[in-house]
Amino acid sequence: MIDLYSASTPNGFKVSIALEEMGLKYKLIVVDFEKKEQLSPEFLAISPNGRIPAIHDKESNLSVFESGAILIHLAEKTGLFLPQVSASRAKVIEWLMFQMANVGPMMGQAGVFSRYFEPKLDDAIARYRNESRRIYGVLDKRLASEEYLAGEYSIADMATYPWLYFADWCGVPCNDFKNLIRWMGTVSSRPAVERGMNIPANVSDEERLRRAKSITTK
Ligand SMILES: N[C@@H](CCC(=O)N[C@@H](CS)C(=O)NCC(=O)O)C(=O)O
Repeated sequence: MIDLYSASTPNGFKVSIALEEMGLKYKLIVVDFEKKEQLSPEFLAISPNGRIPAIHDKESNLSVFESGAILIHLAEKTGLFLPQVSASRAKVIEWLMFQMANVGPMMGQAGVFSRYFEPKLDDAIARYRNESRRIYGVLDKRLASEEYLAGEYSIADMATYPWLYFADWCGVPCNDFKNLIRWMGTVSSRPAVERGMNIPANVSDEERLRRAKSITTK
């Protein structure tokens, strides 16, 4: 059994998708940002960065934070979605790291600076929007020759899809990247992805904006 500490956000959905894809038993513990539960001593003991997602794997008595590390742990635990063979494994890790270091941070900042920060900083918004679009181009080019980011469907796709799902929310639509759109259609049609994107319930834009007022923006 795994305890999943999560919230209705792209980084949280990565792990609920993986748990659903891998058929692992888990218990959802929603971390309420409005109550600042992400900063409670109990949660910080599991996730020292004070951010979701985090898991406690009771079987191995192991806590893991950072979504990329969690996905690798779950893939290694089940032997799924992360090949053993070193060349294919390197490709999965490569695109997973690309998501962790680029897709999430740039799109996240594009969203934060355009939606939450006052006054609006035009240069910051432009910088993160431009970087996000440049990154969409990198993904789109890769997906012109591969069905999935690392060839086969993997934890790299699970990490990247929830962010692209929120492209409009982040203020950087991706409609004109045709390979990316094709890939999003394929990934979103997987039943486990559909379930994972609703754990915890995927909330409306208005609700997301209201809740976001209590996240760490300063
Ligand atoms: N690099 C981290 C990022 C985690 C992260 O930023 N989580 C956000 C939700 S998407 C969060 O917990 N925000 C709460 C806050 O900022 O106080 C990961 O991939 O796990």
